[in-house]
Amino acid sequence: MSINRDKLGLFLSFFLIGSLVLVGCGEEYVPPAGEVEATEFQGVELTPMRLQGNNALAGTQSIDRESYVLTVNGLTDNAVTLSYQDLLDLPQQSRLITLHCVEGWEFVAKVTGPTMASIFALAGVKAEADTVIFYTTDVPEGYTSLELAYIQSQDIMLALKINDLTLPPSRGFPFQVVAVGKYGYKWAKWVTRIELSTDTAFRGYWESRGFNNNADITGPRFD
Ligand SMILES: Nc1nc2c(c(=O)[nH]1)N[C@H]1C(S)=C(S)[C@@H](COP(=O)(O)O)O[C@H]1N2
Ligand SMILES: [Mo]
Repeated sequence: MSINRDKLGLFLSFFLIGSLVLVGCGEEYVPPAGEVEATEFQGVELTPMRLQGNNALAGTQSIDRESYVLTVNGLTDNAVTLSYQDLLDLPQQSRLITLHCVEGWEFVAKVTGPTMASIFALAGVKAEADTVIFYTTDVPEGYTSLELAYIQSQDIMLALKINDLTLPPSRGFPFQVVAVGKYGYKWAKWVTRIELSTDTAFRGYWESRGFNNNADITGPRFD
């Protein structure tokens, strides 16, 4: 059966309306009063936030600033719970990073927030722990994991801000894990629990769907 003109017209209208809806979704983010976006850091031009990519397997998660609690537990001396204000009150670092999505896009940004070491110091990590599992609102059974040795050697931090702006909900508010050197799927957003574990066989959402568990940007994308 050949495609007649009406069907082609219908298809084209759907395509056009679809594209308009997609473009319309790029809603402008209004940061908290007084925040000004950084355009340069350490002599490097930053990708403007509105041009940075974004990826969400179940859509944007909306986390309430006032009721948010981050739990750090598992193989720790004491389970720790931190509010958003507690995260802001920890010593903050800023770094220049590049996020490489496994789909091929990337952006350069300035990220600011506490180190995971400063949070682990509050919890006291037991000697046998070797794996860190991140639980998120979109994947409460465990979105991804990282080796504890990697987190320690790279002094991995959490980004509360990107380009000096408080993270928008779409970008992972209250924070995104800054998994430098790893593909974007390891940069967990909307994290509510960080578990210290010995489950080296744990595979997160993307990792159990064929994406490499090591996720080094210099290594293979798939298993
Ligand atoms: N919880 C959660 N974290 C996530 C994702 C997700 O779908 N859910 N997508 C990942 C992917 S594939 C990428 S590339 C980065 C994108 O981060 P960005 O929003 O800062 O660009 O977030 C990662 N973190
Ligand atoms: Mo990604």
